Amino acid sequence: MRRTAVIEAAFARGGAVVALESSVLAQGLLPPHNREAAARMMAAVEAAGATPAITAIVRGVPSLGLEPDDLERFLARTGVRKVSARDLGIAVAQQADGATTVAGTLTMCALAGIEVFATGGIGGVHRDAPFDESADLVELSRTPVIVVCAGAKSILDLPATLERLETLGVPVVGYRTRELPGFFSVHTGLMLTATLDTPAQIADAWRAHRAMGCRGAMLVVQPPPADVALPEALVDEATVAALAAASAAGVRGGAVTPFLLADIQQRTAGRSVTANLALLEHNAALAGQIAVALAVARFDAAAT
Ligand code: PSU
Ligand code: MN
Repeated sequence: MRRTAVIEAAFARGGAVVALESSVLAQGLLPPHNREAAARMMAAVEAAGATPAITAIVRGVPSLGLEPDDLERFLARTGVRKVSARDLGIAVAQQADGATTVAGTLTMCALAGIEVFATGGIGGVHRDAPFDESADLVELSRTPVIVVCAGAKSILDLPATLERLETLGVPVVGYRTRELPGFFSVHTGLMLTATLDTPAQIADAWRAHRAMGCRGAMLVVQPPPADVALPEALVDEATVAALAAASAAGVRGGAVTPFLLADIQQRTAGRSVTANLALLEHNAALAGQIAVALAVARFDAAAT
């Protein structure tokens, strides 16, 4: 896997590295917000003392970190395909530009040996039959990475998504919350079975998860910052309208999620974007802290 010089150096010194997905930049947020998202997430990881690594397929090359001209191409979004785990090999073989979803990024993390990954919201079970279920869930079940997010996207069936995570053996840990956050909103009323309050506690739980032979991910969820979070009712209303618009337009497959996110942005007069940017930054900061806690524990173990 190709790594930028900064990421190469971080690996060489055994430092903390946090993976960031690229689909949120190339298919999720629209310009100019995607540029702001990339900058704020990277700065937040760095402020925590860790090194950010945007994962992508760059002209067919699996890459950790984007060089400036590559980042520009991804932010411009032209000719960049959405790459889930199953699409990685084809994107490589076709020498394509591919932006990795949560599922694609998890696979890249496993290949690269990265244990911590920050994103906005994972994919999950979509509302209404026939049920479209994101490949994110099955990849979470079989890839050992801590994924920090604000829950699953509000456009999904959240109770069903939580049930599937349980079936798939993916622990969902609330960071200083007992409730699954609603991505744009703080509350969903869906209670979690585990709450932890510090990055060190999460690092401990992760090592125990691995020591018990669990081969899947651990999802760490935290609500969006309260000052920018949207009221649940506003999110619900915009989501229902966006879903109706998607079905009227006959949107299918991988195009569904980007369509809904763009539609909700319009319907909330951009308030959803403000929340989205803030929660991405917030999640990147926590992921950085967790990665540092894991790196410190590795050094301590090596020293004794
Ligand atoms: N959350 C966002 N914006 C996004 C996504 C999630 O706020 O763009 C992306 C992630 O990359 C996630 C993907 O993995 O949407 C899920 O797509 P699908 O439902 O097609 O699996
Ligand atoms: Mn899907």
